[in-house]
Amino acid sequence: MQIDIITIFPEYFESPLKIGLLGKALGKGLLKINLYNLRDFTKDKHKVVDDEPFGGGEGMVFKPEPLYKAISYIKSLDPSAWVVYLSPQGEVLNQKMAGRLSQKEHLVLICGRYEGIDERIRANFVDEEISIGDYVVFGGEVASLVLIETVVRLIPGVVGKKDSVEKESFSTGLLKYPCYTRPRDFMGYKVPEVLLSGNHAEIEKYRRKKSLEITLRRKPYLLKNAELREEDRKMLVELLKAQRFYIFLVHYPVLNKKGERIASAIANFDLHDLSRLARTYGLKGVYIIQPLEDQRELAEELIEYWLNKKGAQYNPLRKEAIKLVKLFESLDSAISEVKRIEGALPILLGTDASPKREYISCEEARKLLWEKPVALVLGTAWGLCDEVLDRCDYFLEPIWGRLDNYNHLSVRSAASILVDRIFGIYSIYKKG
Ligand code: 21W
Repeated sequence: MQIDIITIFPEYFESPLKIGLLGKALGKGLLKINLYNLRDFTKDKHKVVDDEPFGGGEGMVFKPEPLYKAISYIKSLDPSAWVVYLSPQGEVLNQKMAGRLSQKEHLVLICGRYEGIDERIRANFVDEEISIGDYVVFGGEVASLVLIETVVRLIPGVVGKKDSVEKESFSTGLLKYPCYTRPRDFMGYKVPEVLLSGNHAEIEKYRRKKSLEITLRRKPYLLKNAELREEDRKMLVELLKAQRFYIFLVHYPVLNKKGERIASAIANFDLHDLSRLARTYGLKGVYIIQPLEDQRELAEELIEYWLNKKGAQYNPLRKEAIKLVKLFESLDSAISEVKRIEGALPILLGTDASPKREYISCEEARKLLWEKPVALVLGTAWGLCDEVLDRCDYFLEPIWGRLDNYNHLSVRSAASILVDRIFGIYSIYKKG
């Protein structure tokens, strides 16, 4: 592979290109890197590469002519060269892109500085624009080095054992298991027994489990593209059972239109839709909080129909969902039931769209799930009363509308959206 770097700081690359496996790859001729100083493509005495932005404003911009000359020169030697511009506006680099770029014979990397390059160069003479992440650095040089390291190590022969590139993080789509070396006991911190056992099958199993666990907890989104075997899926299901999530639907105390405290009526379709949602996403219960006895009885009768009467034979799938519904006369009795089942009090995750609360994101909510049972507290009517809200430990980021502030979802819709935002990422079951 050949990589040409266009930069105003060629000396930036001196030591990185000498060191380690990158240095060796260059030494072995597996790779050739040319440094082009952009100033060498200027015509003026002072070798000026930048100019002020049209329209005014901060900073300077790379002039088009030197860049055009540099790119044209390289292209005249090899028309197939693939031109990459490293910039914060680019697509964020990942292992998949690295794999694709490693197939190219010839890459040209343009390192920007200042506020960037003239748009006409970017739009017309660049094949691909790449960023190394959503944070700001001084210029494209460090980004080029990141890209070079990730691409070059995929070239056959650059990394010693073929295995160590294939088995490691990201190539199967999973994060790596933790490693240990001597001593067996470091300040009382011990190496897991299984790694000392010499039982290679057991060790493999342990490491695979740890890989799955750490990926599931830290970067669940990687699982979507990971190569998973049937045992892996089983293992993931076991690990996911550590997440114990309940939906609490509060009918009292809630607010009416005038902001008064009321009890609301149970709606048949809430029981059906929330329970089917819960069953689909592997939630542990839908707890309806309703102090009005006649309302509870009405709901009990409905549940009874689907669990034990005609409904049970007619639609056993519905039975499986409705089973998750339980009725409680108060928030406290619902909390106690979770405590009884799980052996720990649930974290109460409130939902409220008033500006006085501080919200956590669904991503943050996901972290809580590994620690303790969590109950999503949903209100009916015009929403939850302060006396319930004040008992919540956290508040989930509300669902906002898109184009204006109209925001009137049914509690069933809201529950579905929130549950998918939290758990959708763990959907490792695909049909077929
Ligand atoms: C950083 C250039 C910020 C321009 C709006 C208008 C290459 C990079 C870079 C740099 C700005 C990459 C502003 C991740 C990076 C790079 C230098 C914009 C402020 N805002 N990947 N003006 N992050 N960065 N300046 O910074 O060249 S790849």
